[in-house]
Amino acid sequence: MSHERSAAFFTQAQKVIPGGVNSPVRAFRSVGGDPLFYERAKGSHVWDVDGNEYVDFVASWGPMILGHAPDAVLDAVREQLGRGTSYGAPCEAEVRMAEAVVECVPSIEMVRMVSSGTEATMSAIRLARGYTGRDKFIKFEGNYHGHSDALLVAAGSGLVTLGIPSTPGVTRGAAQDTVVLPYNDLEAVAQVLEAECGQIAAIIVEPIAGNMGVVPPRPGFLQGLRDLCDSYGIVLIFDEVISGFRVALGGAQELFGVTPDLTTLGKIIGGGFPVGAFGGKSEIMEALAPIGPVYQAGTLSGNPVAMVAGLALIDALRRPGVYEELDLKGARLAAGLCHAAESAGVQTCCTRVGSMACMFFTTEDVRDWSSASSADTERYGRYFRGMLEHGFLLAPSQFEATFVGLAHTDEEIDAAVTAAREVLKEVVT
Ligand code: KE4
Repeated sequence: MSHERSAAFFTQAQKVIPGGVNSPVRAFRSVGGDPLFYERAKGSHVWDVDGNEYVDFVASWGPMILGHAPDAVLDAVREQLGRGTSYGAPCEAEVRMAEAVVECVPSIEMVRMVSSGTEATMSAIRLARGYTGRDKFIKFEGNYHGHSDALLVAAGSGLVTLGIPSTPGVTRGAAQDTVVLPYNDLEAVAQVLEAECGQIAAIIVEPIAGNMGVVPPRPGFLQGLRDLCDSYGIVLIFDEVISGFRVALGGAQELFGVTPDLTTLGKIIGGGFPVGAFGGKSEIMEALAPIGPVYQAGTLSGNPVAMVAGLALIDALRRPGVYEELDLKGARLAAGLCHAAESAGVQTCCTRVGSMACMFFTTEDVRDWSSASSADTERYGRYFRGMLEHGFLLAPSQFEATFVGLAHTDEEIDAAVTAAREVLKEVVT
């Protein structure tokens, strides 16, 4: 495969864009090689600027659950474009989107649209703090909630010690109210709540972790968080930016039957356009400006083009049998890749929830960041590059999810498994 034009664009890009990319994970730094520059995408396929065609399992990091550029979304966007691209004023599509989210996600009584998952989680944390009058909150190691300062925090030394900045530019002041605990460790949460008694505003969690690879919640973990939040009057926030509309119409909260107080959404509900959202109990949401004292705003929030795109996608997901089909496709790919590794003598830990999956190159049973980070990222890089050469695009990081969508055919999934069988044999050497 030639990547000459991608390489030329990358050289150009690095002169005017830091690292040549507008988001670090796209730079392929953890898998080696230079990033591909895409020319176009349709259905389950993407084409790079050198004309190479790939079956895509990155799905723009989740939104492309129907496949790229679905006709229903394109038609809706074309129709809207003729009526304007941004109003900075309320419009019908915003109301319809809010009503659709409220209908699909039972815990959400009211919702506010924003333009990214980062904005959604940042706003949800501020809202929880404003609503409770408390400053501190708990997050989990290996969970990523976007790049707002209070969320770019690493675990402090001791269990109860407060967070430390995980990147330059985040001040100790911004990090000091964040407590970072091991994912799936309910006992650690209980200990902190007992010690901090009454100073914790919120617990924010990815109900299915998708940013350290895919790590499902252990049985009882989510319900345990719910019970603890009820005991201490803490706002439970499910960050469903990935899992929302991915694993069920109502997200992980529907799948696992646990009801958060606030939910953050993104990716899929934008239909490929910049959208995030946060919503939940009216009692909490009504603390938001302009009716409440907690300020939050956004020029392009509820953008009409993004709204109609998201609505078209959500409409397509509301058909009977969609999530059963996604689950079957996810199972076919995950089981196939796992067996391919086994037959090549490569030890892996395979995880999956619905149509999001991960194959960790480790012998450990992955349940948190500590076990996930034991994965051999160099081996994953060889696997990634081998699959790329065979025409299959996986996430350019061991610590991301592989996404299957409705556009992936069984033949394409089986072909990816066949390629993996060959590639993994080489990875072993
Ligand atoms: P954005 O600000 O990137 O729209 O969303 C932040 C975010 C919030 N919550 C969860 C659970 C997320 O997964 C994300 C963003 N996801 C990453 C990929 N896992 C975005 C990819 C990137 O950073 O380029």
